Amino acid sequence: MVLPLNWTNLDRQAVTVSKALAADAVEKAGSGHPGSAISLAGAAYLLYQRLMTHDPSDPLWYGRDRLVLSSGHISVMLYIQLYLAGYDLSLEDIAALRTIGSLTPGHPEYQLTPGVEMSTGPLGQGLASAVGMAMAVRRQRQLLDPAAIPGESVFDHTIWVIAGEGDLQEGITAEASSLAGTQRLGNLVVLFDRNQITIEGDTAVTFTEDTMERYRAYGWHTQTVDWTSGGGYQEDYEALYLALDQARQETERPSIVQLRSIIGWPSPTKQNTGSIHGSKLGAPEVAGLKGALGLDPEATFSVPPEVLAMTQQARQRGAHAHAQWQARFDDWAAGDPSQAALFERLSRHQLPPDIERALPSFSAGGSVATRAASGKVLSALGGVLPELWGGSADLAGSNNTTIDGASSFLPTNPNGRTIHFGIREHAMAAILNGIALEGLTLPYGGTFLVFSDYMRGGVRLSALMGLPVTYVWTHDSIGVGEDGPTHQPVEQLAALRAIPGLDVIRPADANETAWAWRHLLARHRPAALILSRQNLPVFDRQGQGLAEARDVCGGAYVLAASPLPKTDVLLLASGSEVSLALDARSILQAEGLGARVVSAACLEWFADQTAEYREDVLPASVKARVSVEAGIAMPWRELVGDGGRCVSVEQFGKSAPAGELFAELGFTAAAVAEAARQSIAAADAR
Ligand SMILES: Cc1ncc(C[n+]2csc(CCOP(=O)(O)OP(=O)(O)O)c2C)c(N)n1
Repeated sequence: MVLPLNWTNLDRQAVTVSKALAADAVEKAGSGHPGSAISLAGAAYLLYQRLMTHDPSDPLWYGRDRLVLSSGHISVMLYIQLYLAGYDLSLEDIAALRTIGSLTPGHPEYQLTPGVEMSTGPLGQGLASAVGMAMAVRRQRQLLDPAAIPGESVFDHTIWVIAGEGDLQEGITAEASSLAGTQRLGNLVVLFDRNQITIEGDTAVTFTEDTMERYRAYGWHTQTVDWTSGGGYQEDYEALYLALDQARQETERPSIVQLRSIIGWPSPTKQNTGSIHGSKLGAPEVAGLKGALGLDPEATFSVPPEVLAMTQQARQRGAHAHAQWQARFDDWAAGDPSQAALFERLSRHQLPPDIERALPSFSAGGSVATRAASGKVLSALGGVLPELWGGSADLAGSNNTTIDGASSFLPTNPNGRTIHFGIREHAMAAILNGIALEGLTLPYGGTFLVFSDYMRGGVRLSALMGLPVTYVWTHDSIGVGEDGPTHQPVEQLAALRAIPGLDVIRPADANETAWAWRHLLARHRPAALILSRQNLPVFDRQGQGLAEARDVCGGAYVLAASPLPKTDVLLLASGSEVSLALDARSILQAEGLGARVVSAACLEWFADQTAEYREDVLPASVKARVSVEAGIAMPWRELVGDGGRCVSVEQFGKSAPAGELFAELGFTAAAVAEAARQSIAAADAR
């Protein structure tokens, strides 16, 4: 049933005030994006005042709808609506737009501003993550409340998106929207602002396809509202409201409403131009805008009290909706205490106690690729962690990302745990972010490490937001072999380690892989698990006097102490190269040189250890140091220091059997031992 809009004079005023505030805030900041913030003010107002279920006094209420502002550049529009609706944001905050320490930064930042659901700004990411949110809503409700009629569970809510042409031009949204169509995500509604202007002006030079036709082909429900039709321009809220409401009620398909608008309307000379997109208007134009809006051109940041009193009624409506939801939630919890306990655990981001007991252990002396070990660990953990789910970008068999026995996540099987992302790496990263943002489950996604480059935009946002997303990147070096240089990562490890807040973990053997999974899940942060294609020895830790695999949780640990009473050199290695370092240690021992082997699986975990721990592992007094990793040396230079040597790959690889290639590029125990001798000599000479 469509509720009547009942648009009043006060509503009209509130929209006018929203437009003026956007212009004032950007003017005061001296920079920003006023154009669409002005022209979409009424659309955003409709969402916050008429369409969305939300509670401004509890921005994290689980039952709320989510709104993702994919056009993050118009953040000021979002802040204004949050302020008007009564979130914990003041007019002073709006006036502090884009200033240091403010709650109103240039682009929306997750966990900074109440009501902001995600950090957006890199165009396309928001819409693509919203697809992940919509997927997560479906699985979460099926996990927790499977008996409910679709749409009627306390776990159901709508994911709203505001997107512009920039978002829809980006390839990532094509990837994600295609998958959303296949998944028939009926809980997703996109408001697409088609103002035909981007920074370089008229989109006639860039964007001429029939975008709604494209979305229909994806399987979406599409509508168009054209405010430019019928002669003069008219912001017809009735029409937009009806379309958005209909979109919300479409539960079989994702929905998109294309809004033909005029950017910056009614700014007198700058509307409908690229110049209003991303620069302040200038005082005369702001005055002209206010005049056109029927406001006092001299008054700035002016909000009539009666307007604010009316818009802040969103608080009472929100409290009411929240209370009603709570009663339904309490009924549900009373009816299913074990599911209620699960919800409680998931919302607190707690793992069940003793998940270590579920970890498989791999027999010493065997030979197992860490990707295969990871698959076994994932299956074992999947048995005790219903929140763990994910998949691959069409490489599940190679990435070992399928939990044993887990069925596919599909519209017909909403509690499936295996996600088929298709060959859509960039969207996969964004979708994983969206799933994690929904807050209850732990998503992972896999592909070859070399294709992490295709995912980087999303990975960076996982790190920026600190989301518990696990990237499973296999085929981690020239060890890929015959597929050749296009498939052999060389610089990717360094590139990933360069992202602040991303834990990059490259376990050396199967048992380290098990503990790496355990530790990364406990940390509840973004993690990249870097795994070998080729078999690696499972260390005989007891037999060879090596440290325990659980020590990998320290990031870097002394796997093998020097076999001599002295330590002449430290051999730092990761992943498949650790066994090479162990072999080099034996060579050096025969020459009377004492080498310590450090398995340095995760430099970020290691950096988080105490100074004492780090000194224990890498004593400052030992200057002779060698790093061994089949990738560029850049991440190791600081750790090995001036006297150090790096056994690394500084060129693209080659198509050849892996064993031959390792030897050709200098990855032999003899070469590591030689690097150690050189480093000892260099350190002595200093
Ligand atoms: C990935 C990415 N590329 C480029 C930009 C820079 N940028 C910000 S807004 C914009 C134009 C967006 O046009 P549109 O979505 O139509 O927004 P409008 O002009 O309607 O505000 C560009 C290129 C960005 N934020 N993200």
